[in-house]
Amino acid sequence: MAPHYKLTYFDLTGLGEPIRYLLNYGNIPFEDVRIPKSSWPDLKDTLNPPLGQLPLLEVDGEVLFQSIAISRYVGTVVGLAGSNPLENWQIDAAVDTVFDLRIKIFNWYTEQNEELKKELKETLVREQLPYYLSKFDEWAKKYNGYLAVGKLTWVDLYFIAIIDFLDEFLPGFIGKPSLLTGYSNLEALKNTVTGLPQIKKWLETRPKSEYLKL
Ligand SMILES: N[C@@H](CCC(=O)N[C@@H](CS)C(=O)NCC(=O)O)C(=O)O
Repeated sequence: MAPHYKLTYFDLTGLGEPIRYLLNYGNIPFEDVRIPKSSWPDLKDTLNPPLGQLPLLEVDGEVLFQSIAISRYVGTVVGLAGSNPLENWQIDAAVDTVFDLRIKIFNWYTEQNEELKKELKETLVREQLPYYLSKFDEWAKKYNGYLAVGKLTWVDLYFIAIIDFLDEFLPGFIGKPSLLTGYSNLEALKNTVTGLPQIKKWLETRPKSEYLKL
């Protein structure tokens, strides 16, 4: 019998969305539990997540945590892992690079000092975002339209889901419609991923987030 999957996250795309993309890609039914912001302090005590954070994916009651490790697990289940250790390294290296970029944005977002925050944003927009996005764009060109190994893997869905979140969370952050605007290989990758029938259907039918900011 197929395992029972239950994803618990907040009512937003965020770190839960790559997992939702991957489950949908594999046509895997799952409970999409969305915790309202107001219930979180109480639930944090009762749910008692291993690291005190979400997302969690329960697989037949076993609690999986850490969104990248969960995405790798689901990516493997749905047939989007590499074919050998070297391919898996390449996928992981690209995912780790998405993480590096996300942390730079997070550092800016959480900075309390206004002066410093302004400087962090300037560095992000002028240097860090172009640096990372150009690398991803080069990889998409080199790897036949994908971020690694020349075929669709879980990093492609992971990346587009995170960009989907960032574009929704920080509209017009770089003065363009999307962080990907102008990166032709990444725009093509987005079309590839969002054009997959399962992802297209998910994007058309997924719930609208109740809130975006934690
Ligand atoms: N490294 C963790 C980070 C998880 C994380 O930062 N979760 C945030 C939401 S995106 C959270 O649970 N915040 C509420 C809290 O820390 O109480 C992962 O990737 O799963």
